[in-house]
Amino acid sequence: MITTTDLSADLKAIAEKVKAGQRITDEEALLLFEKASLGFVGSLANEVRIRKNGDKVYFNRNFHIEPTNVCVFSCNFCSYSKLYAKRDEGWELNIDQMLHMVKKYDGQPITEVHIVGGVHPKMDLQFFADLLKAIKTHRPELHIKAFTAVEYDYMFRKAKVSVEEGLRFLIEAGLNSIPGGGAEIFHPEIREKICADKVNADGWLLIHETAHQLGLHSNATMLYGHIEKHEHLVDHMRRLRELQDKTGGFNTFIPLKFRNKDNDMSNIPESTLVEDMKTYAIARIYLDNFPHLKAYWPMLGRQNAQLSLSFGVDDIDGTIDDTTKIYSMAGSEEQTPSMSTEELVTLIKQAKRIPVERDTLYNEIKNYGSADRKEVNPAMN
Ligand code: V47
Ligand code: SF4
Repeated sequence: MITTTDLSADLKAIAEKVKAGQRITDEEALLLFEKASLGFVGSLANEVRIRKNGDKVYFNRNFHIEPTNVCVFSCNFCSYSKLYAKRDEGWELNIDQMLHMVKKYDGQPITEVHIVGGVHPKMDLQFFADLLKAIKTHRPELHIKAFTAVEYDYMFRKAKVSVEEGLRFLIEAGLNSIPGGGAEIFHPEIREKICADKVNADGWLLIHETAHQLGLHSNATMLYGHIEKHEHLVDHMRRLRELQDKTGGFNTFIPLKFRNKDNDMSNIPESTLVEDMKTYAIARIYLDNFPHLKAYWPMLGRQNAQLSLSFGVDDIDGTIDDTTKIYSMAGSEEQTPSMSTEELVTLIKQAKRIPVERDTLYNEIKNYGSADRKEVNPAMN
């Protein structure tokens, strides 16, 4: 039996480790989830954040393209596939329509397009290569962060190419980095219950490892706050920490709060704000080899994203401009997820942090704590 004295000694030992910049173990991470107060993990996460990123909070100027919500898979948490089942609410964009979306941003200082969607049986490797080429031909400097490991797994298997061949083909067409989606919860006990039919943990990790070896950076997500237990969260982060030790290719870890509207898991209550903030803080403490921790504000809500800055977060994604539907469909309070740069800057300054506009790879474009702005492409401003 663990006594109060043992517990406080154990927590004190964890605190000393974190302060000394040492790595915590899985058991220690679990203890933080189970026994530590929000204030305790918050203050440790703050130390790690300051050591890694000082008072800077990053954001970028991006927009999303969601080529389709038609999906061959049926993840129970997904409000997209639910709509597909109804058929009348599906969309499929062709290359001209997507290029038209890119052209809407002509002359605007956007640095990234994030492309992610459902897994459509007819949108294949060649279609996506053509899309990337069309975007690059129109706007060569625009960074293309595209497709989750779930989409890659399907399109490469269908095209009968290896992960390496497929990625090389898309890099040649214009792919610059890989977003973190599709990771959900790696542990098979949970994965089999929430998204049994799509790529498993090893497949997801292999795609990211191969991408890193080919020189691409990527992100990693974790869908928390549904049927998983704390040990599944620790297991998920352990697999990512191990891969990051090997490749160093991850930029950012993004915990995604499960939202319960209009999907097959709608009976599951959403996590509390305390659980949300604890998850961010423990992720910041445990993932000592990830440079950044992102709160994706369209999902968390802008006020809670602001609060997360006190729990280890140093990145609140981008301006988005109302181009993503994943979260509004799943019940996020952000039904029109668009924030101007001014609003993002104000939100960060209100938290007494320094807003920094970045590109996808965290090169600084403008530090709002100083007067100078390094122009990526002055012609566009
Ligand atoms: O993998 C789907 C999640 C992800 C729900 O890399 C849900 O910069 C909560 O990965 N409740 C896709 N989450 C989005 C994604 C992402 C977003 C922003 C930035 C980046 C990045 C990546 O959305 C899916 C899934 O985990 N999701 N349904 C839901 N009901
Ligand atoms: Fe398809 Fe992605 Fe939704 Fe799963 S989460 S059903 S893979 S769109």
